[in-house]
Amino acid sequence: MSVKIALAGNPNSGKTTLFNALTGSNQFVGNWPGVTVEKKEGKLKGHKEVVITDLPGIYSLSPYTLEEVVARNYLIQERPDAILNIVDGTNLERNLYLTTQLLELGIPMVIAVNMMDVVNKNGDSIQIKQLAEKLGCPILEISALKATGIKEAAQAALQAATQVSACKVHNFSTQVEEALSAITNRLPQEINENQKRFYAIKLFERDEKILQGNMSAAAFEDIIAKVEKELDDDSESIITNERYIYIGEMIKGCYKKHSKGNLSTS
Ligand code: BGO
Repeated sequence: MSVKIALAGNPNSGKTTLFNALTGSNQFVGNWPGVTVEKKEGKLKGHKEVVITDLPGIYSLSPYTLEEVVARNYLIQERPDAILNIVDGTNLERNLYLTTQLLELGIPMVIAVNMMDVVNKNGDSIQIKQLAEKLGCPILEISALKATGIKEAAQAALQAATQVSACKVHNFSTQVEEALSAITNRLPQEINENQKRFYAIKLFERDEKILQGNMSAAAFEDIIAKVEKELDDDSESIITNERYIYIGEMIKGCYKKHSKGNLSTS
């Protein structure tokens, strides 16, 4: 039986370096179906049964770039057994924007915080245990370039792949959560239980590329319009803003920046 692990992360997070270190020369390169975006897969060194799929580098799971659509279609349709999310530790706040969206897919996930050699060299520190607790997901520190911590990260992803339950997800404001529940109640039964939250959030954002079968965007319009009126903003901005506030709060106290000789919290 083969195990599928998807490697996901922002551009420049070190994804290619990690993919090469994990798979060595055991790689197959092609294109994603119907598009000219490169698709790379490889067997995890020492594990013939484990296939790692290198997803395109993306900042979000929104539908605005080909890379985002390719990555999310793979995650929704192929449903890998686990996601290994590589995060640039020198750019934690920005990278966690994608992380929070990946967690909503209901797929077991492990986070590898990369560039730890640079973080340490700068005298900065990340409270990994605390961050893992807040995100509800295992986190490991790695340096893809120096090949430190990468075996442990792959092992953690393999372990996550054998679990049925996904990581926890964060809650939006009460008004948004109520809307998400109402949208979820109107979703067709065919949608996998674990994926319902992701679909509900995307439909709330009026992301029409997520519509499946005979689903119609109009079916959710009353729910969305009510929240937009209450919060005086458009639904996509509501989600984006609440996500950034959540991330900002979360990393407060988890990231210590050593700047110009002074220890300060950012
Ligand atoms: C160049 N530590 C450090 N210090 N650097 C890392 C690490 C790490 O843990 N991991 C990756 N890098 P990609 P995406 C480069 O190419 O894997 C570096 O887009 C350079 N190139 O070596 O390509 C990695 O696949 C000239 O850096 O990322 C690469 O996600 C000068 O981060 C860059 C300096 O890694 C991006 C760096 C000609």
